[in-house]
Amino acid sequence: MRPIEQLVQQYKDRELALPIWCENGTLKLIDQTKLPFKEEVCQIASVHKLGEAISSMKIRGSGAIGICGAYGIFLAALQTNGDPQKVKKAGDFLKSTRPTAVNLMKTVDEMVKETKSSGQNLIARMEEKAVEILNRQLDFEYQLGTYGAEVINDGDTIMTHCHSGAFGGAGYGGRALSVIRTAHEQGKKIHVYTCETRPYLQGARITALELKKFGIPHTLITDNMSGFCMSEGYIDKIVVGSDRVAANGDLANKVGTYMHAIVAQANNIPFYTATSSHTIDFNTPSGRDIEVEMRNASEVTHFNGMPIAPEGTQALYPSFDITPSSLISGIITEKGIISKPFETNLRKVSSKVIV
Ligand code: RI2
Repeated sequence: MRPIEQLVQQYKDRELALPIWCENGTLKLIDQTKLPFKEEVCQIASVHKLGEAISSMKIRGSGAIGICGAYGIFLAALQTNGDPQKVKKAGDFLKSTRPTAVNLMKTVDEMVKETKSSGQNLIARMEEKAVEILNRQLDFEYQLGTYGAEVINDGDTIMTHCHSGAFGGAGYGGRALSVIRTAHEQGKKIHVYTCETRPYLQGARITALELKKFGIPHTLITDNMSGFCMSEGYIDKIVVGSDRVAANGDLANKVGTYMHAIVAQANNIPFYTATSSHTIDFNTPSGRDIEVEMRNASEVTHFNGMPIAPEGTQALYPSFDITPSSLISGIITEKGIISKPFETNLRKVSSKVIV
């Protein structure tokens, strides 16, 4: 059995969620649009199909689409018999599927760069590299979870937004849920308020599913209830994931994050983002330089194909927003918790940063 296929058993043995895997040269993934009611497996036989799965959010979460970048380039190498030009073309296509989460761009570039030095055994090297990237990201989740759990006290109520968890990452807890899961596993009595996160409902459908699996008490709220919950003192701190952290610490994350951060500051509630080195983008000076993906308005006017607004209603769907670093209490990474001044301290960590 190939190394990339052996991972499936390792994940099963460790009861981890594999967002994407490889069997007999075909990629497979759980269709996240069907969660929590069905764990439907999609067969991905081409890079084009993988791109479609990413852009239609069958697989989503900055960590998980980063792994798609690695597995997609392995699939391209398999299907082109390791033709470096065709592999690079496949990489450019994958990078075009979603513009905001930097992990996708970084893992594609890391894999394509490998083609230049792999020579004859390109396919074997691509497979090795894809497994290496997945295992590295899984290690990050355990490490950042341990650092992040340091800010979680016994008895805390933590609010999350969107889904930054196992299905959206490398299988332990993504970023935010790696912090929360680690604190829970340390025996801390915690409760999570999870925002449903319209319109895709990552929070209601996937975060609630994973918190239930982890045995972590939680309460589902709609996004517009966060102000009430914070002003009433229900929330002790907020931990969110990350799609891109700019060089000055500005954060691109699911739309609504900025709103929660403003209310958190107004109520003196600590606001953290859990990220990892491969999501920090030193080539992006500030949040103003991050492209925010604009998704199809029909995802706002419909849910599961059912209209929720009058026919012809205009809608807007910025998939992310930018939270200024001034609103962030700390940036949790696999190298530790980075505090202000972020510009300086992110650079200091960058010397230890892998990518
Ligand atoms: P990790 C999601 O975006 C959200 O912004 C969420 O915070 C992040 O990606 C989760 O990824 P989408 O892909 O931070 O659901 O856990 O649009 O890597």
